Amino acid sequence: MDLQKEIKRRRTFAIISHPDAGKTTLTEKLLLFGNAIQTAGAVKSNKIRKTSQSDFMEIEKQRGISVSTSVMAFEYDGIQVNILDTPGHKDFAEDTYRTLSAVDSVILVVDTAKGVEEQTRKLMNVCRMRHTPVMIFVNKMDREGIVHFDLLEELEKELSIEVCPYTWPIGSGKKFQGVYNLNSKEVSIHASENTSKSDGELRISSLEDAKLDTHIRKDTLETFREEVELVNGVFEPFNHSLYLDGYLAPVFFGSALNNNGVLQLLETFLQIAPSPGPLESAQRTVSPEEEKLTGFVFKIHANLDPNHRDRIAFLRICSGKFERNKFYYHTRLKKKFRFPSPTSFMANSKKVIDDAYPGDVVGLYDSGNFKIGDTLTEGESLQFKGIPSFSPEILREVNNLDNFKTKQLDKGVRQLTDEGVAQLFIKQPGNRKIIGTVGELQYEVIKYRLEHEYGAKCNFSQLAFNRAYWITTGNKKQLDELVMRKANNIAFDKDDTPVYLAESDWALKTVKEMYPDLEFHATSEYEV
Ligand SMILES: Nc1nc2c(ncn2[C@@H]2O[C@H](COP(=O)(O)OP(=O)(O)OP(=O)(O)O)[C@@H](O)[C@H]2O)c(=O)[nH]1
Ligand SMILES: [Mg+2]
Repeated sequence: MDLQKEIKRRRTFAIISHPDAGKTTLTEKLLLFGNAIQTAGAVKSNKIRKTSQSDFMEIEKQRGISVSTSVMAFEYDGIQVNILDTPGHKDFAEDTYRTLSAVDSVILVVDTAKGVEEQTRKLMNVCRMRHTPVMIFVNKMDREGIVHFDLLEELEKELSIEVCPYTWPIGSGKKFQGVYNLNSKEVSIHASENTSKSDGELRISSLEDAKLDTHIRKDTLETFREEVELVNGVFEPFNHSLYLDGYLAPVFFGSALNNNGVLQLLETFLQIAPSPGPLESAQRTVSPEEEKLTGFVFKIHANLDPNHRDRIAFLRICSGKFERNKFYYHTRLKKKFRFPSPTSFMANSKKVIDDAYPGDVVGLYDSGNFKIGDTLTEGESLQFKGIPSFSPEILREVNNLDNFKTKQLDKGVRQLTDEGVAQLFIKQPGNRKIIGTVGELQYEVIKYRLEHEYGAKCNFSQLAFNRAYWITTGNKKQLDELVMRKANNIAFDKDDTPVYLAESDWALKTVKEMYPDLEFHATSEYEV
């Protein structure tokens, strides 16, 4: 009973978008309304010194972009809200994709002036594949943007999802004055430019109320009324079950920076967004109501706190109740572990918790036992599915620039690649380290973190290879022959699996023809 109650009062979701649409700003405003923080960090005005709560890595503060997912929790109206603020940049998309496997719904942020962008499309594809319920927040309404009706059409067409406006903006650009909730029929007028809370908001319960005339500019009000009439004629009313099945995305308008329209988004989100649901494992579907605990690790992060050099595994609870100090079964290592100080995440502070429920994300101190995708149970052999792996598109060699720090460099490279920041391959002779990524910025993050977290200095040199392929075979002789004859193209991953480094598609094709019994896989997560 208790368990069911706890599940019902939880909402775990990710905020996703193309870079710079305003995810971190929105996250911060949600935390503000949830009383989790007192003042917002104003991401824009001062990206370096005063940064937002959710971008806590030094490098993120400096560049003003998010490079990895931040997890934050707060309570609002008795509901436990777990927000995962993801990075928008494509070089860190792997982190975002993994995060999508750990949430029950998403809020997709779109910049009103930019509309659908490259990453918006890609992320939406992943959501559609997983049938994740999506809400869309059209942000930056304080700026001139695409005509709302055109934008809705663009969203529907480009994202292949049905959309339906849930709120409608009153004016836009400099004249953006608030939003109208098309379902509750309530008007919220934004009165002041305050950045602390919602005190500056006036709620009027009907479109006919004469108060509207005193608070809204005449020309804005006229256009707005006409638009609402049109919207009511064109769009079907919101259908909750189509949303829950991932076929319909309700659309909200607002300005995260000015707190305008954010409260309406939050209130509706709490009402309509799903609580934790069943999740697929390789063996069976796991329902959150099951008494026994299950959960999986979707992210690992070392040195979150510069004062404590800890490595933390982020566990998404899928079923049952998680308890501090209880033994749980690590299904990959087939070993039991217990966790004396599991933590919850609150902006950039952490606190030790005694228990956690489905939907919650728990931080577990890890001394190297976890990998991304690992599952914990109370004894059952389970493996949760859906954590994507990536095939590196750029390969570079690590060069040590400080011989006194070789050990630190080795440790750093190993730990960061364990986190899934990038992939590590070792090439002989000389134990050469090759790092594979999907984007340039990942090298920048690795270099920065090696220097600041491990005291090691390095640079990266270009290699002639542009792709890595994991090799499997039943024909050991052929494999040995390839390893011997093509030694210059062979490296080994962390599990000692041989990998073929290809200069081109053509080179791969030739090798495939020469060694027909060998199988080449573009990712390490091949079916065995
Ligand atoms: N005018 C205006 N600017 C906004 C609004 N919301 C966010 N911004 C600005 O847009 C920029 C990017 O905001 P972020 O919140 O860092 O964007 P993000 O989506 O988290 O970016 P990444 O995590 O790097 O992908 C910042 O300069 C914000 O101040 C808004 O409502 N109006
Ligand atoms: Mg961000």
